[in-house]
Amino acid sequence: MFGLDCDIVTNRDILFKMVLFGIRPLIYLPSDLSIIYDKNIARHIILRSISFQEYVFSGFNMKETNIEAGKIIDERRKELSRLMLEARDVQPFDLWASRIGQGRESKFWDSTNHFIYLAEALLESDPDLFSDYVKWLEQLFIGFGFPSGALPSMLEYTKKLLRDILPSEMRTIADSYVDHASSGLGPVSADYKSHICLDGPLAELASGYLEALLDGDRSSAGKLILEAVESGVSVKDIYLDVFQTCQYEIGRLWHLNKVSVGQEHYCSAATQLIMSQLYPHIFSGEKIGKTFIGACVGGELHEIGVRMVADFFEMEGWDTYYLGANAPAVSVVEAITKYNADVVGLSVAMSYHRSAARNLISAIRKDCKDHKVRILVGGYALNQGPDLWKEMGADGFARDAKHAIVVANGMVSGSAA
Ligand code: B12
Repeated sequence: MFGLDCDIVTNRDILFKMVLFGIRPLIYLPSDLSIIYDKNIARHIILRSISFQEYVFSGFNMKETNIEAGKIIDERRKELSRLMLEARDVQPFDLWASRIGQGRESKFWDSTNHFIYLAEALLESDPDLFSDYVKWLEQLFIGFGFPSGALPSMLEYTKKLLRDILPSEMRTIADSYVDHASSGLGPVSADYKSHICLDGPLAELASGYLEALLDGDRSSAGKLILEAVESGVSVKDIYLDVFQTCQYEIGRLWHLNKVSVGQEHYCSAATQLIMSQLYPHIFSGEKIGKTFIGACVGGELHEIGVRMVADFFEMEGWDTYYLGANAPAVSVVEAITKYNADVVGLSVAMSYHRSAARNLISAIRKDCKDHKVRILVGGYALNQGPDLWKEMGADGFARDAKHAIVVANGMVSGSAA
């Protein structure tokens, strides 16, 4: 049907993907029943000893069509989201309607994000970006108490909506991304453990702190921290073993529908307040003559991580300039230039901000080419894949604030990133 010999390729999924990416026949791989149609791809597969399927899903197909499809979905995400929420006969929206009555906006989940993730997966030519999100959504829906059919039916409806807005070639690709995500659904991991493990460092303090915050008692929470610091616990340990651990735990509880958005906001705000109370301990050491700029990429609202990173640099004697959430590219460039930064740290928590990070990195490379600045990245989204930071063109990556210091010191002393 596609002008290819369908009898030879028995794996229909692979044939489908080959057609999608316009690949011409070259070699046949009996191992995964694929015929490879392109010399460069064949070389790639053989050198890396991967299957064709792995190749297709490895992000090498940075095709214009994917990008165009991603842009259209992104531009029309609000309309798509509205149509989805209005779908009367589709789970989970019928359930939603019966539960929350008027106004189908969910207090837990923003349906626009559904299309933002899909658009970003296409922009990044990375089907796993969307399927990782769908796996996460599966757990969220379990927390809502939705039946197991709700997510598959929503994904089918997603394809139906795309039919009306995408030209056929783009639609086939977008459908393949949705199908890839559907095929990854299955039993969710029963092993979604608490981030506070009882024999972990400062576990008792972390549990007490979290309990106080979830009780709405930030004053007692703050007292626990200040007493711990006075008794000799280091601020760095408090940051990583109490604040970070508790924030991750709040995220897990929110995902399981065990704490509300309001409780999460309260805890995050209280933690930032208590961090500020520790500043006499942070801004007190000797300076080493190096400068760090920290910022979240455009659209990114998760600012606590990079704030912690900036504070760690400050504790190591660096001068720091922290721009916080959703930093415009022009302000990051301006700060690098004005303060003659040695290292700029960019934070990416949401995987749908990967292209924003890539664009910001290109802007810094272009506009700060006369500066020595090195680009360090980190954040929840980049902790999900070991090489994502390389693909976006950064000079280095660190999984947490402690590691960030090690990597940055390597950068400024000229050793490997
Ligand atoms: C608090 C929070 C929020 C707050 C943030 C408030 C604030 N002022 O920062 C608000 C309410 C804004 C928020 C919004 C959303 N959130 Co939120 N959020 C969280 C939560 C619970 C904690 C984040 C945090 O404070 N972590 C603590 C810090 C210290 O950890 P960290 O960020 O990982 O940082 C460390 C390292 O990653 C690294 N690092 C970080 N940045 C950098 C930078 C550099 C240069 C380096 C080297 C290292 C580095 O070092 C840091 C310190 O060690 C997380 C849960 C989680 N697991 O992270 C969810 C979480 C990230 N959020 C999530 C979601 C879904 C959202 C929303 C989409 C919710 C929605 N509206 O539907 C929005 C998206 C907003 C946006 N556009 O960015 C999901 C993401 C899931 C996914 N699959 O992608 C999570 C994981 C919750 C969950 N379990 O489901 N969120």
